Amino acid sequence: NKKRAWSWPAYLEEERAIAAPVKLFKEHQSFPQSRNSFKVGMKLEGLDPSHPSLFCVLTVAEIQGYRVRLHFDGYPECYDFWANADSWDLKPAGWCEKNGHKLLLPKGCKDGEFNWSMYVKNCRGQLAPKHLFKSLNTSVTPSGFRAGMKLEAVDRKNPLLICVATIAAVVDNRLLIHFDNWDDTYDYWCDASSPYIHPVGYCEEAELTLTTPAEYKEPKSFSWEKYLEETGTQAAPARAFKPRPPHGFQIGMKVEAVDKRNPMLIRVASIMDTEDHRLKIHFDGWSSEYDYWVETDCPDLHPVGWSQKTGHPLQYPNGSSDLLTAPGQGC
Ligand code: MLY
Repeated sequence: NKKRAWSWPAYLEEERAIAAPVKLFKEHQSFPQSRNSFKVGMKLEGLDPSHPSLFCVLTVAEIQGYRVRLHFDGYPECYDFWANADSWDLKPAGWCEKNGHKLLLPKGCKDGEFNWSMYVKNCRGQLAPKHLFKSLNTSVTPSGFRAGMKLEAVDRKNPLLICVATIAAVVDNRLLIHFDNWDDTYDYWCDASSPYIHPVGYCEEAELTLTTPAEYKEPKSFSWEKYLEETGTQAAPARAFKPRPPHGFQIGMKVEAVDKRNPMLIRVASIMDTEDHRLKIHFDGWSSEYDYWVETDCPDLHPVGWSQKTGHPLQYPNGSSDLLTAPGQGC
């Protein structure tokens, strides 16, 4: 009675389950068109996932298939994070300066004294070549959004709040959302199809409470008309918002998903529940206490076969092999 190697087709048959159709995934979740050409030691600029408006100096610390582990120069390894090689959040050296964004310098470097070419020379590093950054080569259609325009946006850290917000920057087809009179720790990048942004007047029409700017003098009598006039700003045009069609994921469909508790691992997973813009992920063979919700467009969600195609190890369901790592183990 020889044990057969684990495979998706056999597993799906055994479980009488179907793989989530590839067409339900966004391009950045689906099978990549190119190889991951990053190499360990290459330096670049990128967004800090736990402070998503802040670009930082990063070094590639590890490669695994189409994914890279990134290290913040001068900071402890515990802040390292994993990203896909085509992530929009990764930019070549010099990108921030060229686009007028602040760059968090390596710990110990003084503002005004940092210079990329001196820096890589001194640490005998190398810059990640520009052509590795896929996000730079994508064409961009004009969106109607401009920096400075106002809108109503969900505070992703306090998701029950819809707040008065400003587009702080527009880069490619991405918008940086900032909350009026708050510091930038609540800022985030999104695109025109984000379910978390709405045109001015949305709350009033939907009879929801709009959270007014911090320290706003008479929050009860807030009026957009008055506020736009006071601040000399414009509302983002309603036609620029592009609502997403329903996602199409269904309960029971199988996917491959990064385990956020040990993000170097990709596991066999099932969709346990769905909401308009979120999916509840279950890791097959593991207790449901490890289940959690992810955004439907989360870059850590992939179609069945993604790991194999991109040369990434896949963690099989618990009980199907002797080589297992429990969710949560190793972090
Ligand atoms: N309890 C939090 C709420 C902050 C909300 C900020 N948003 C609106 C940008 C606090 O007071 O820090």
